[in-house]
Amino acid sequence: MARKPELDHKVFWPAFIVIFGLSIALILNREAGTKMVNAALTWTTFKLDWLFQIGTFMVFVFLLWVALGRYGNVKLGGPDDKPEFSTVSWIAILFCAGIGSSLIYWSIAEPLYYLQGPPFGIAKNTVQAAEWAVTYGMFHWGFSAWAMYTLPTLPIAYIYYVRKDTQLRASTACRPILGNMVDGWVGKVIDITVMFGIVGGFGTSLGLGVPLLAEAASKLLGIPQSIWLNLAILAIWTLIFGFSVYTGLYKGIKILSDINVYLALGMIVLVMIVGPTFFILSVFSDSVGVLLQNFLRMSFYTDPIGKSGFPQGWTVFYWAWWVALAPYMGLFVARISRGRTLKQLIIAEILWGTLGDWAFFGVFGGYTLHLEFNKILPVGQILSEQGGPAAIVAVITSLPMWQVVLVLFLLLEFVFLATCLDSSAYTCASMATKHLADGEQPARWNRIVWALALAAVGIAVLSLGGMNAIQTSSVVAAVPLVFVLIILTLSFLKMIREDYGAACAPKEITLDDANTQKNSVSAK
Ligand code: NM2
Repeated sequence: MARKPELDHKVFWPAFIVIFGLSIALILNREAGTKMVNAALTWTTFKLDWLFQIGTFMVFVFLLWVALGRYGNVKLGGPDDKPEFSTVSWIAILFCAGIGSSLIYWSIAEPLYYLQGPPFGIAKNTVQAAEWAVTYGMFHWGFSAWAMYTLPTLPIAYIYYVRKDTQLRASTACRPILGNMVDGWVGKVIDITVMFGIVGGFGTSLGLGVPLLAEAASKLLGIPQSIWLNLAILAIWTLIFGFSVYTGLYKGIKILSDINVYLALGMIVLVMIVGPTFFILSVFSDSVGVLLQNFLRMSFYTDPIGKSGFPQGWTVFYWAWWVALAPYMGLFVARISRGRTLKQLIIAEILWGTLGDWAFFGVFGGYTLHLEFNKILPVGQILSEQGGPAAIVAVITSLPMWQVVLVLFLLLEFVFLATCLDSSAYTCASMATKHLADGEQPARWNRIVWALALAAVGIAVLSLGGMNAIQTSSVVAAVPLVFVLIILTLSFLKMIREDYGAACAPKEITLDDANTQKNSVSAK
C-alpha cells in the first residue's frame, strides 16, 4: 500500500477558509459585495498604476538581460540532463498552460472596446481609434506580458534542477533570500498567496468564459440566456471535472488539450481563409508597427491629468492578471523545462508566446474590424447593447457553416477552461500537501476541493456580475504577489551570482589574461 500524501494543514486551512468564506460572503451580500469590489478595484488600479507599469517594463528588460547576457547559457540541469519534450511540443504545452479560453474572447472583444473607448483622448469609432484597436490587444498579450509569466520560472526551475532542491514550490525558491524563514509561517504565507493568485486569476477566466459558453449554447440549442444557464454550465463542468479527477480520467483531458491546439489553429486558419485574408494581414502589419513605435509610451501611460481611466481599466488590470497567474505558470513551466538553458526558456516563452497571441489578435481582431467597418455586421453596437459574449457569438456565427464552427468553438472553449481548472486545482492541491515525492499525486479529494474552490469564486464573480467583478478577482490577488515576485527575483540573482558569477564573468579582462587562459588550455 503506497504512503498517503499528507495534508499540509497550515497551508490548506487558511487558504480554504479565506477562499470559501469570501466567496460565500460575496454571494450572500451582493450589494455590499459590489461596493467593496468597486472600491478595491479603483483603489488598486489608480494608486498602483505606476507600480504595475514600471514593474512590467522592468521585468521585460531584466529578462532580456538574462537571456542575452552572460548567464544566458546556464543550463537547467546537469550535463546529462536532456529535455523531456521536443522543442515544438514543449512550446505548445507551455502556451496552452498559460493561455486559456480568454484569448478568443478578448481577440474579438478588445478591438471593439478600444474602438469605442480609445486611449490618448482619440475620438471613438474613428480611423485613429481603429489603429489602436488591435494594437492595444497585442500589447496586453505581448512580450512584456509574457516576460511577467516567465519571471518566476527562473528561480523555481533553477533551485529545482541546478541546486537540486527536492520541493517544487514558490516558497522554497525564496530560500536563498529568506533562509530558514521559508520553513515557517513566512513560507506558508508565500504559498497561500500563490494559491490566491491561481484562484483569483482563473476566477477572471471563469467570469468571462462561463457567460460566453452559455451564450453559445443558448444560440445553438435555442435556450434563453440567464444566470441559471450560467450556473448550470458551471455545475456541469465542475461535475465532469470532479468525475474525471476521481476516476483518473484526467489524463484524457491532457489529450484533449493537445487536440485543443489543433482546434484553435484550425479556427485561425479557417477565419484566415474564408475571411478577408489580405485585409487581415494588412491589419496585422499595421498594428505591429503602431505597437513597436509606441511601445514605451504604452508601457508607462497612466494618464494622471486626463484621468480617462484607460490605462487603469485595461493595462493595469491586464498586468495584474498576468501577475496573478505568473507563479502558477512558473511552477508549471519549471516542471517541463529540465535540460533547457535560460536563454532557450526566455525566448521560447516571450517570442513564441507573443507570436501565438498575436496570431489570434491579427486574425480574429482583423476579421472583427472588417465586419464592423464594412457594415457587414454591427458588432460594436451588439457589444454595447448586449455585451461581450453576444458580440463574440455574433462574430462566430457570421462565418460560413456557422453551426459547425459554433460547435467546434464550444468544444474549444469548454476544453480550454477544463484544462485550466485541471492544472490549477492540481497545483493548489500539491501546495496543500506536505511532501510529494517524484511522480506522487496529491489526494483526489484534495484536488476536488480546489476545483470546487475555483467554482465558488466563479459563482461569486458571476453573481456580482459585470466587468468590475471579473477584473477585481485578478487585481486583488495580484497585489500581495508583487512582493513574492520581488523576493523570487532577488533569490534568482543571488543563486546565479554565487554559482556562476566568477565563471561567467571575469570582472575585467585584458589581452594578458586571455593569453594566459589560452596557454593554460593548450598546456592541457
Ligand atoms: N492571461 C494570459 O483565461 C485565460 O486565458 C488565462 C489570461 C493572463 C491574460 C490567462
